[in-house]
Amino acid sequence: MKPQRIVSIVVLVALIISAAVWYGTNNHLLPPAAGLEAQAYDRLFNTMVGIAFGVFLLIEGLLIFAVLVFQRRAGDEEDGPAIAEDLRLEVLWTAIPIVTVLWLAIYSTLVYNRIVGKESLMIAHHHPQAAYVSTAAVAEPVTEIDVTAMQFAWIFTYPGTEVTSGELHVPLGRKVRLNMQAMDVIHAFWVPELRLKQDTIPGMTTHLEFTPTRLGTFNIICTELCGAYHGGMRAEMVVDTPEDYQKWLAEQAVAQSTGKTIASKPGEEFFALPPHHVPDHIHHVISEELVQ
Ligand SMILES: [Cu+2]
Repeated sequence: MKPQRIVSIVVLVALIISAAVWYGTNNHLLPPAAGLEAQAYDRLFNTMVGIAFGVFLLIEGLLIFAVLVFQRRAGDEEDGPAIAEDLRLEVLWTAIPIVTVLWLAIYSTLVYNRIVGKESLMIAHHHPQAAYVSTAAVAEPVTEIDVTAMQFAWIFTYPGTEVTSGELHVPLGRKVRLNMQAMDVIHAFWVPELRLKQDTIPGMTTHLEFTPTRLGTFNIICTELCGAYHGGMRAEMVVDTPEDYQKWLAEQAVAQSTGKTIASKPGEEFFALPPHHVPDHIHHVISEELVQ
C-alpha cells in the first residue's frame, strides 16, 4: 500500500472516531437524569450510541465511496475482477465486532448489577428472605414506600404514616425503596428520568431502589400492556427536599385523618372497583370519603 493511502486511511479513521466520541457525549437523546443510578446507565447508553454512530459513518461512508469510485465507466463492457477472498480482511471484520459485542455484554452486566442486581427479581422470587437481609444490612437510611398497581392507577402508601396518595413523593438525595404489588394483572413501573423499570406482579412483591438527585416532577408510566386504559395509567413522582418531603407527609396525614381528601388523583377509579379489589388500607380511606 502506498504511504499516501495509509495516511489518508489513518486520518479518516481518526475523524470517524472523533465524530463517534463527539456524538456519544453530545447526543441528548435521553431526558435529564434524576437519579444516582442513571449515571452508570447513561455512560453505557452513550458508549453504545457512540459506537453505533461510528459504525454508521464507516459503513455508509464505504458504501458511498464504492458507489462513486467503482461505478462502471461509459463504454466499459468487461466483467469486474474475480476477487475470491481476503483472509486478513475477513479476520479483521469478524474479530472487531466479536470483541466489541462481548465487551458491551460484560459492561452492561456490570452496570445492571450495580443498579438492580442485588434486588433482581430472580433473587427476590426464589430467596425472599435472602434478598431482604442483603438490603437490610445496608447501613444507609432507606425511605420505604409501598406501591400498589391496579387497573388503572398507582397508589402509594408511606409505612408508619397512614398516608396514602396517588402521587409519589420522594426525598432528594435519600435512598428510596419501593415495595411493589399488583392487585390484578402485571403492570410495570417506569420513570424515564430514573432509567429504571420494574414489573409489578400479582402474588409477589417486587422492589426498586433509587436515590433521587434532581428536584422536580416526573412522569410515572405503566409500561406493561395491562388493559383497555393502560395508556392512561400514569402518575407523578415529585422529588422534594427532605424538609418539604416531611412537611408534605405531615400535611397529608392531617388531611387524611380528618377525611378531607383521599388518595387525590386516581379517586374516580376507586369507586368503579368492586370493594374486594381494593386493598384494606385504601378501602378504609375511601369509605371515610364516601361517608362525608
Ligand atoms: Cu398498568
